[in-house]
Amino acid sequence: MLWLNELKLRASWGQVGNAGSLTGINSYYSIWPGAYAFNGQMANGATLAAIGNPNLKWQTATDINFGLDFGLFKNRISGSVEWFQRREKDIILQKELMSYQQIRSIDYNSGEVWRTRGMDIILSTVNVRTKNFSWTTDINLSFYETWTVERDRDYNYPYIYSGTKEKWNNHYLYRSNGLLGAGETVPHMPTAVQGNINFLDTNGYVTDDAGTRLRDENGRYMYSGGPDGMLDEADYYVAANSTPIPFGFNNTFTFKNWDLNIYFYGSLRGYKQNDVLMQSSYGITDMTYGLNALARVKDRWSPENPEGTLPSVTQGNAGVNLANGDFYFEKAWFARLDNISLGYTFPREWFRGHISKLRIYAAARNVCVITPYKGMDPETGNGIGAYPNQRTFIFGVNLNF
Ligand SMILES: [Ca+2]
Repeated sequence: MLWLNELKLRASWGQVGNAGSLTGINSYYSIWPGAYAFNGQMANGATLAAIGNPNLKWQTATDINFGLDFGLFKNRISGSVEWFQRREKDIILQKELMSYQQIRSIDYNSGEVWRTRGMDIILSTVNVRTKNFSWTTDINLSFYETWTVERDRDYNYPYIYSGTKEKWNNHYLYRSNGLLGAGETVPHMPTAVQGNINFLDTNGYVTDDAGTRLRDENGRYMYSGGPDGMLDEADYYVAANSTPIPFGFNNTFTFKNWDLNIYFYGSLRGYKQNDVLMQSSYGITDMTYGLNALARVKDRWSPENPEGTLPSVTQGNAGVNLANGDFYFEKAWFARLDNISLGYTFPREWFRGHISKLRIYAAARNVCVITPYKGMDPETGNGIGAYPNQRTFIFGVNLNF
C-alpha cells in the first residue's frame, strides 16, 4: 500500500514480583527505633514492631499489553497505540493479632486484588518539510484507571463508602449549598450561624438503639437513606475522580539555521481544594499572624455584605473540617507551557574545520499555565506557605569540536 509504510502489532504478557509496601526484612523482623532508660541512662535501641511471617511472599503483578505501531505517508504520520492491564494480587497488608500477643502485628499476603487498565497514545507528525523550513509535532497522551477489584476475606470496610470494588483517587466530600442566610440554622451543624458554609445532611448510618453502627452480611456499614441530623462520612458523595490524564505536546520548527521548540505538558483531568482561598477566607487566625490574604476575601459574608459568597471570616468553620467539603473544591486540569527555546546554529564553513558545531540559544521554562484552577498552582504544594514553581530564563552556547 502506498500510504502505509509501517504496521506492527505487538502483544506481551509478563509476571513480576515486588515487595509492595514492605521495606527491609519484614518477613522476619520489622524493627522500629526506640529508646529505653537503663539505670537512669537513656539508651537508643530497637524494638520488634511486627512478628515474622515465614509464609510471606512477594506481591505478583501480571501485565498484559497490546500495541500497534504505524507509519503513514512515508512516516509523515507515525506513532503507536498501546493498551495495557496490570493485575496485582497477594497484596501485602498488615493484620492486628489478638491482644495476648506481645507483638501484635504481622505482615501477610491478603486476598486483595488491584487492577489498572489504560492506554498510551504517541503520535508524531511532520507537518511541513521544505528545503528551508520544517515543522514537526509530537503528542503523547495516557489514560488509565486503577481499581481495587477484590477485598481480603477479613477486610472490615472502615468507611461507609468503601466498596468491594473501588476506584482509586475518588474524592469523597460533603456537598455544600452556599452559605447559611440570616436566621438560618441546621441541626447537623449545631454551632453554624449565618455566614457559615451550608453543608448538606443527605444520609446517615443505620444504627441500633444504643447508637452502634450496624453492618450488612458483607461487613459493610449501611445507609439509612435520609438525613439523620448529623454530618459525617455517610453524607459524602463522590465529588470527582482525580486520576490524571497526562499529556505532552511538543512542536519543533526550523528555518534555515534557526530552531524553535515549544513544549506543553499537563493533565486533562485534575481536581483540588483551593487551599489558599480556604485559608484566607475562613477564620481570623491567619490574619492575626500577619499572613497575606487573597483580594477575593473581600467577597466574604458580613452584615455589611450579606450577598458575599465566601464564608464570614469571624465565624470559623462551625466544627467542620472544610477540606472534607466541596465548597473550595475546584477543577485543576492544566496545560503548562513548560519550554520555549530559540537557537541559532552558525554555518560550519565559518570555522574551517576547527569547530564542528556552534549553536547559541535562549530558553524560557515554565512560561505560563492554562487552568481553571484559581489556587496557587495545580501542580505544586498549595496553601499560603507553598513554594511556587519558578520561571527560569536560560542563555547558552553549544560548542562541539
Ligand atoms: Ca448525615
